[in-house]
Amino acid sequence: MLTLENRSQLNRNYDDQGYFVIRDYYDASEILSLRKVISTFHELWKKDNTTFYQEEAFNSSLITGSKYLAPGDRVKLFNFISSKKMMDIVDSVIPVNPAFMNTQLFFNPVNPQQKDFWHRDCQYDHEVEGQKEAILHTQVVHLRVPLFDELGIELIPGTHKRWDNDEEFNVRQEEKGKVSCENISTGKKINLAAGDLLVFSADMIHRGLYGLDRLALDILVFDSADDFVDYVDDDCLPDISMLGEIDDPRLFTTTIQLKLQK
Ligand SMILES: O=C(O)CCC(=O)C(=O)O
Repeated sequence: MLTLENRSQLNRNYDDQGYFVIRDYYDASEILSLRKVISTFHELWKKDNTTFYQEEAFNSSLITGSKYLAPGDRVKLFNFISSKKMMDIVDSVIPVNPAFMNTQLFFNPVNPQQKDFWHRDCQYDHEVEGQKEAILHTQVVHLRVPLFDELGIELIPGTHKRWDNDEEFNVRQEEKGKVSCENISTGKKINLAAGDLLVFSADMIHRGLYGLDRLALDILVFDSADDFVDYVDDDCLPDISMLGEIDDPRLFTTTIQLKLQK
């Protein structure tokens, strides 16, 4: 159970650094149940996306959708995402009306030559000026639940709020002969074990570290005051009949409300 003091400490850590990690947040049985659902998704997804998986993939998304998981497994996943334990953390970072965006699953690329790469998530939506704007205003939060021990994530603390220095910019944007898989001197590696929870800003400079048996579930949430609802796929939300089976569905109902207002 997190106390009010714990929560404000987490909020301060996130605000200052752009991330925090809670070691051993989930016990072995919680991870085992989650792993069962996620493995069902992952095996079906791999079969259905053979070429993409073999050639270039390092993640999948829309895990809560209806394409690969049966309703019972989807409800289990919705209940994991919106459990009291997870919502304590979500509420610490986004205290007013947090909303569900999506889920992603990160794994090792099949090709061992494929290198992990530095980025800010917002760089895929915005040119440089737009990225500068994005980090000042709106941020999506990732909650990473590693299902096996993994090398984790390398991130640059504080970059959720500040622009890149020259070294960071040239590597991340592949300028001046640099490539995005090069080391950056300000990077901090966060190794993760199954049961840990890593919370980080999608817009800080980061890269996944490939290796070991990595299979990590990322849950993406946003502040409902920000305009992100168009990124949400309807099929990833619980339908009306499922809402009754979710103990605390507010993370999802907030997103559904936002969609209805559009
Ligand atoms: O783990 C990875 O490969 C990258 C992670 C990432 O970029 C993210 O979660 O936004």
